[in-house]
Amino acid sequence: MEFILVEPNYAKHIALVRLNRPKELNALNLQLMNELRDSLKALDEDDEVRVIILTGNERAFAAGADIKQMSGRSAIDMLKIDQFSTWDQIRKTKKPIIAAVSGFALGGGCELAMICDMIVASESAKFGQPEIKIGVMPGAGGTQRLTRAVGKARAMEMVLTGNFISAEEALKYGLVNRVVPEELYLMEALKLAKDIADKSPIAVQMAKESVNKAFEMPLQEGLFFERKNFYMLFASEDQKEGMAAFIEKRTPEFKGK
Ligand code: DAK
Repeated sequence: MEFILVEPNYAKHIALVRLNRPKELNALNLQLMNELRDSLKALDEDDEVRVIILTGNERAFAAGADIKQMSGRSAIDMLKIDQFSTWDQIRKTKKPIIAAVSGFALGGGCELAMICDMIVASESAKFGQPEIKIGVMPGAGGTQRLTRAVGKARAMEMVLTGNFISAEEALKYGLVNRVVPEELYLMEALKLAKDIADKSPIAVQMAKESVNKAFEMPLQEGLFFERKNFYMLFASEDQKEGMAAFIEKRTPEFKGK
């Protein structure tokens, strides 16, 4: 792979995926997105991996889709390329993904971070949907996920002006989980990943799936979905182990079975 670096054993049960097109501020061209889709699929299928951290570098998580690659396309080109199927597959990753964001997370870069399950930001992070400045609008969830995360007033301002928000503002608005100094953002993401990786991977997966349904279903259906997943976990060895460990006052050893 040319634009993605993968460390499947970054830490115990934790993989690191790095967007690696630094000169172009990790602009998301088609090849990079395809490589990202393929690496996430492979990690999703790897039983050793329980949590994935997705990051860029200090200067940029990603400055958006590759404008140079996109600029000459017609609507029919866009339709034929069907980049949405790649984005959809990324979104369907079952394991939790933590975005570790430093520098620019703009346009598709902001949308990619929002597809992840949590965001750990460095103090230098800047989030924005600047598509309006180049004559278009967000196309990979920016008008929907951003609005749900930060509310209508703030999303509308960001989408219509294209102005960026700082990491501190993103924290205040509920877009990110935490903000730390730049030299610590990856460590902080790792800390969060470890806190999840020692839980039952089956329970984690079902819980992730259930929380995501809160954005897709009316409350009653969401509650029903949650209940099914809750029942299902009683079929796992991890449920027996987790509850036995509590009763025996010891640390559980989850096996993902
Ligand atoms: N595309 C291509 N190249 C980019 C780029 C981008 N998005 N962002 C930066 N670069 C390149 C610059 O062209 C420059 O390359 P050279 O000129 O040196 O060859 C290099 O990266 C360094 O950038 P700058 O020289 O501009 O660096 P500055 O520090 O001065 O400025 C900046 C940093 C991030 C403020 C600026 O580069 C900038 O405004 N970049 C564009 C940000 C932007 O407008 N992003 C939104 C793009 S539209 C879809 C899914 C998603 C999308 C569309 C469809 N489907 C599923 C169909 C998403 C669309 C978008 O994201």
